[in-house]
Amino acid sequence: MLLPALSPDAPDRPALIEVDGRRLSSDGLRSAAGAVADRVAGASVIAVHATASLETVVAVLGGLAAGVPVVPVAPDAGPAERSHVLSDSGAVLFLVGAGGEAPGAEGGVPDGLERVEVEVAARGRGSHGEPAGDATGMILYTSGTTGPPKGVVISRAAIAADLDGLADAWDWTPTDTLVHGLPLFHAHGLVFGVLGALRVGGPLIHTGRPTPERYAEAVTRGGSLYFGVPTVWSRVVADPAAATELRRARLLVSGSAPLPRPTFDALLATTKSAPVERYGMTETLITIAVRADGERRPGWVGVPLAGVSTRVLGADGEPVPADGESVGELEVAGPMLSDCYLNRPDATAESYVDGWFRTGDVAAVDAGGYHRLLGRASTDLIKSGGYRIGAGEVEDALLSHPAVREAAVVGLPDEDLGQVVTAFVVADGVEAAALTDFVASRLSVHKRPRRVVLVDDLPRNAMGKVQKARLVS
Ligand code: MCA
Ligand code: AMP
Repeated sequence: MLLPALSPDAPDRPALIEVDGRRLSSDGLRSAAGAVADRVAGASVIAVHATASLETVVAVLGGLAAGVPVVPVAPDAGPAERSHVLSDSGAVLFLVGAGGEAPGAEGGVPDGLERVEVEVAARGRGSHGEPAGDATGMILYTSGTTGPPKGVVISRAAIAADLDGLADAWDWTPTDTLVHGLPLFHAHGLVFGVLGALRVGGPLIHTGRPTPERYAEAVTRGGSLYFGVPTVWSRVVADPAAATELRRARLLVSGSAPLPRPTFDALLATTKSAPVERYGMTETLITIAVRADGERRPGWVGVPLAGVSTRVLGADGEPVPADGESVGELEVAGPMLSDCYLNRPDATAESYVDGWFRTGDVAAVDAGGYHRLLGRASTDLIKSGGYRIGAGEVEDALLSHPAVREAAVVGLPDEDLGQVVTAFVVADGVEAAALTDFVASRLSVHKRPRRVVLVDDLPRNAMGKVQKARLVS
């Protein structure tokens, strides 16, 4: 069973899950998700308006209980992005929280798509049998270097294998209270951060937003295992009172983007415990992690989870020496890999090769099997605040503005966000701030270029190709 904590035989936990101050017991969660399952059973695919709320958790669990693939949709997605995700995924129902604000036709939701309101007080049986492991559990949308986001098809067995690997690596047991405040439309917050707690059978406190104050407050209620992206941890160390409170936590975990060494050092100094890093992708879930009892070295993301194989290939396609210095492209294999990109056989064939997934990340590995990440092979995939953002998608959005003639988007180093989405734009008579807002209104808000530099022309090579390396230097 994917989520034993929701089995009718599991002992009731009075506060199994809390999201933004609202709680449900395991009985309450089971019957609310059961009501959703009864409603959606038989549907081919369902989409969920994935706000940080109990309703989102109930909707996702209901879909899983009914054996229906679930597509979480970023609540701040602009109309173009939402419409792409809803149509590409083939979702036949759009689940939204009862009483909350949800987008309509003007927000990119097709008129014909049936809307289902999710109530946390609803009661249902939800006994629809456990689907086969190779059945699709979720389709998660993520950015590539160009074009709109791609749907990553993830089986229930892949989710189960990954969560078991994490529980093993971090000694994660039902006595742990997991705390985080990450978005519920990506693997980090939703798969590891919600399904992880439910598979282990321990409580979850989702803080609504991942602020230092809220992370610290949760310690007073038993918070022991904490998840965050590096931006969250750098904000924690900038708040000494919160950081001091976190000394009582058992394990602080950082992932989704490189953790800067100063943040690692400051966390160790203030919380008295070094964070453990782990590495993953939407397409592979987490494959490499520092174990709870493993060595914590800044910049190193640890060893493969149980069942995972890795290889680091040089330009000649051969493995580089395992000396911790030689770099190459990281490939991973294991039971947590996704199946494919939905509707994209071309992209699938490029990345999923003979059981290996070509990550596009540059890495080194040492003789002890510890992995170090050195960045992306392509500058066109940006990580900002832990969000993965395709330069091409932002460029396309900018180019759809009537005043924009040319656009080149890059990630520039940023202390708070790791990288900040920066657009170099050739345009006639438009303010930089207006272009930021324009992108924010079309794509997810976090994909907006926070910096827009208006230029007379873009640096190009003799072939006319934009030289992005000159924009980032
Ligand atoms: C700001 N806002 C705007 C605009 N500017 N709205 C419209 N137009 C604008 N021009 C609003 C936003 O809507 C939002 O409103 C608020 O301002 C702040 O948003 P933002 O700037 O995004 O906040 P931030 O402070 O920069 O956020 C930092 C953060 C966030 C909290 C760390 O980046 C975050 O949650 N990151 C987590 C990403 C993540 O989970 N990645 C995992 C990918 P409002 O207040 O209403 O929201 S999965 C993965 O990577 C793999 C599997 C792995 O390894 O984990
Ligand atoms: P996403 O699909 O949003 O999950 O993004 C996956 C990408 O995030 C990976 O390909 C890496 O580039 C990056 N990433 C995830 N975890 C780490 C980490 N611990 N250190 C460095 N980069 C990471």
